Amino acid sequence: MKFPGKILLVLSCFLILAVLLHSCRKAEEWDEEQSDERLSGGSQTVFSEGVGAFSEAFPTLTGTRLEMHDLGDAHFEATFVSSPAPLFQGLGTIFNSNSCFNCHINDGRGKPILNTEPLASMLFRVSIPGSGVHGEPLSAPGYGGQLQDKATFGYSPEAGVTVNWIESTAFFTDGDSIKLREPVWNFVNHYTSVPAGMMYSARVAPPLHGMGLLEQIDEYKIRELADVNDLDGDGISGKPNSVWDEKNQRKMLGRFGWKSEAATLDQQVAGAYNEDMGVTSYIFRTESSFGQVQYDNIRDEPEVPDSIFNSVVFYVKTLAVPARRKVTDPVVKRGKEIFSQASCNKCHIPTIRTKTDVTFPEASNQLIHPYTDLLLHDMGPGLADQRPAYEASGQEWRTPPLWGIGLTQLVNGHNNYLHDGRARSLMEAVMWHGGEAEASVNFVKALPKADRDALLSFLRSL
Ligand code: HEC
Ligand code: HEC
Ligand SMILES: [Ca+2]
Ligand SMILES: [Ca+2]
Ligand SMILES: [Ca+2]
Repeated sequence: MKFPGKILLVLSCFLILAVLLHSCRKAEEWDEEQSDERLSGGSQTVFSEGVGAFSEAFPTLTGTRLEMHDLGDAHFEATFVSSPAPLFQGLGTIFNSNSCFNCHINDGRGKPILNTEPLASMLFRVSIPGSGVHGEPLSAPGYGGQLQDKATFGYSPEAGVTVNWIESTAFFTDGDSIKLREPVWNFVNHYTSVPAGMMYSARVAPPLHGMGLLEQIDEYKIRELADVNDLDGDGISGKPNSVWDEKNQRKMLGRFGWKSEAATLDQQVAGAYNEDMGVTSYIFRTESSFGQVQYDNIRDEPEVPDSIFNSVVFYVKTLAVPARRKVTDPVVKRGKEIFSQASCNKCHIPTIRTKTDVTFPEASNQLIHPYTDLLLHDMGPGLADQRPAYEASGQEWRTPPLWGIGLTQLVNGHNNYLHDGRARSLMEAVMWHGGEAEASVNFVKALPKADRDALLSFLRSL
């Protein structure tokens, strides 16, 4: 009975194939809709809840790629010194800090000063009114694009900073209240005259986990989320920033920094070396102090070797994302419902898939839960810095990713949020929302206490 046997074989092959195809499709659907919510960084999620939760490498990195990450890690933590020196040279002459790690402690977030102590993990961008050929903020004569509050021996810092905090109270509909604080920055000891109309923008260091995944979100997906003229009438617009990228020599979609002022991690890291530490690289070969009295005239550019620079960029690109916790807790689930009812999810987009990229397989085609659209939103006058940057107005900020935010206290030992770190709790951060998020904040204000707490439980589970 040869013949029917063959038919049977062929038939069963078809059957198996059909079942396989069907389950494949099923898998895809399941993937998109009910994928394991804990996997905030897709395959690059780590189950780490300690002080090192933002410092882990992509779990799938191996061999030479893991070695490259570790090399970058060592240089990220290294303390730079002024030239000439055998290692980690080129600090200053003016700078904000002598190491990436000092601001991004444990790869996490910085906080503002409380009074008159030196700035530790934050900085100020500066500019004068107007914009340059690529739409960039205009460099302030004598100060450039950033205020350096420290200098190496024999040189003058550009200025110092102190702060006063104004306290206020916000009320919920049920009569409960919450104390808020707002910084008033004072700039002191300017080394030279201040140009007319110089604007300052305070920024604390944001956490760095998952950066490589955010860079791999296809540009069209971000542009699809934009609704610049609010055509759907929900009060929320969302605008892409368009910024100059020095390495690519063209305008690109902004993604990084509190106003999406950098398109690529190359640009962001090169800018950090140059402005934050006074260290030149192949992307920014000129000292930030060029043309000022602090310029050292030492021809040692670039101060950071290309291979080291690239390893630090690779390190930042391959920092994993910590998994969510307590996803099945009923209170957390209730909080998640409120997060959508309050339209928080219209800016803090929960789920996006990264693009397919054969050159970066670890971050390719990953279903991630970053809780950001990487777009600019008008957050109202309360949060305004009044310093425009490219397409971003003085009231607009990039939606920060919320993944990992519930681990801030553990990683950094504080609960300071928002671009200048003014919020001392997640609820304070929410209460400062205004502008496009006005309806969201009003929704939260009207919630009963149990639901407000549920929303916070959800945020802490991220
Ligand atoms: C003086 C403190 C300071 C130092 C030093 C510093 N950073 Fe930052 N970093 C910041 C601040 C503040 C921002 C936000 C900048 C902005 O809004 O434009 C930032 C942003 C970033 C971002 C983008 C984060 C995001 O969410 O978009 C990356 C990546 C980054 N830094 C990496 C580095 C690396 C690598 C180094 C060392 C070469 C470094 N930083 C040194 C303060 C610092
Ligand atoms: C219109 C867009 C938008 C909506 C709606 C929105 N947010 Fe935000 N959110 C932002 C932006 C932009 C920031 C950064 C503002 C700043 O730093 O000045 C932010 C900051 C935050 C932060 C602090 C993040 C950090 O890294 O410091 C939290 C927490 C947060 N939002 C939670 C919420 C919650 C909860 C809701 C709903 C009640 C909500 N947001 C609604 C855009 C939005
Ligand atoms: Ca230097
Ligand atoms: Ca400067
Ligand atoms: Ca809209």
